[in-house]
Amino acid sequence: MSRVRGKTLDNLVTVARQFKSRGKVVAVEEYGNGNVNDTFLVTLDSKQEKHFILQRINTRVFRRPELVMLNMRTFSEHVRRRLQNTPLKPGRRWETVHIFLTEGGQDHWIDPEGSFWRAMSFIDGSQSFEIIEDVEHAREVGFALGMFHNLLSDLPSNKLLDTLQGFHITPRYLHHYDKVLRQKRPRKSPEVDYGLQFIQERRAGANVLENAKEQGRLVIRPIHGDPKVNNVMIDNATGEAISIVDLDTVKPGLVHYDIGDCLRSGCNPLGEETEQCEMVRFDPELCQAILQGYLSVAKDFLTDNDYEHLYEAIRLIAFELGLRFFTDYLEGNVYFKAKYQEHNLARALVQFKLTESIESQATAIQAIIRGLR
Ligand code: GN1
Ligand code: MG
Repeated sequence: MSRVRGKTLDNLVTVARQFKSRGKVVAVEEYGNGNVNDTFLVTLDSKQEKHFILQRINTRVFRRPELVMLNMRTFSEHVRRRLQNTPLKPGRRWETVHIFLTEGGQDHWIDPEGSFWRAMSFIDGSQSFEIIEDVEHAREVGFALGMFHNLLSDLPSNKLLDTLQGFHITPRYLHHYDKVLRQKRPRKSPEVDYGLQFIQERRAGANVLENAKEQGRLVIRPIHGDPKVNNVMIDNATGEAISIVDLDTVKPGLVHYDIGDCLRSGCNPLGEETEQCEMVRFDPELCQAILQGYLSVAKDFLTDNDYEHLYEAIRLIAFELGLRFFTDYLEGNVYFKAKYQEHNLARALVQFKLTESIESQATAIQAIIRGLR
């Protein structure tokens, strides 16, 4: 029998059966490409509910998973109320996942080995993509993030708990990188040398968003934290975005982290797992489409200061993710799941090449942002 990180499929069926659903669990399979948690698609024998999602939370990353569940609840209740009071544009549909409870009424189940499991609905009739398919898809990905920010724009950010301290605080990642470098001597290679130098040359700019936050030019709001392309669900029938999933990192932050993350993910047509890092480039046409989609629902709450930091956010979050992957490689792959020893190094190089491409097109990207204001 095949095994998934210490679990046989039989075990997984047993885990899935801890959660109350409308049918009998008939199959469990691995699902998606998450870098942190383990995700499974559960198939039921019920016509009304064919599937649900089962996840094992990585508690090395999310030290207090019960807080993640509390945030999900706060988020869902807020959005449900908002959608009741402010209907969407005619023809648009928006779905939010709901949490499944165990027989005992809990929103998670801890197995005998101490793993933290939770389950939630699967949005039938929709799918997500690893990379952007075309300009329309790009617009929908941007729309999804704008919709998300819009729905949360009246939720005071202090209602959400900080489930992952330091997340997207670039100077903190730099600090951690320095610490790791002091402890572990990296194995020399042209790729490692490139990474070391790349980071060195960009240290000075790492504070740009945090400084703006401290000076009150950017304000804390509820954010998604991980709005990459494959977290946006697209309706199979209409091609429209109908949800943005993966709510683990919903917490207080800067919308710039989200916008930067969405663009570094969406405007890299080769995808973040490509092996051809020399070919990686940032596509300004997709950038324009994503921002257009975003602003079609988010324009009202962006200030002049917000616009003025957008370009820096795009550059910074690509750099930051490269730095996070690179550090994890140096540290021995302790955070991101890796399929082979150098996996996180390869991922880092992709983000560094993307950052270079963003930097070399700074004027064009800034012009796109100006044109959309
Ligand atoms: C991680 O696990 P996943 O794929 O949802 C990471 C994000 C990164 C992303 C890069 C909690 O997300 O910040 O942008 O990998 N999530 C966390 O693919 O660190
Ligand atoms: Mg995620």
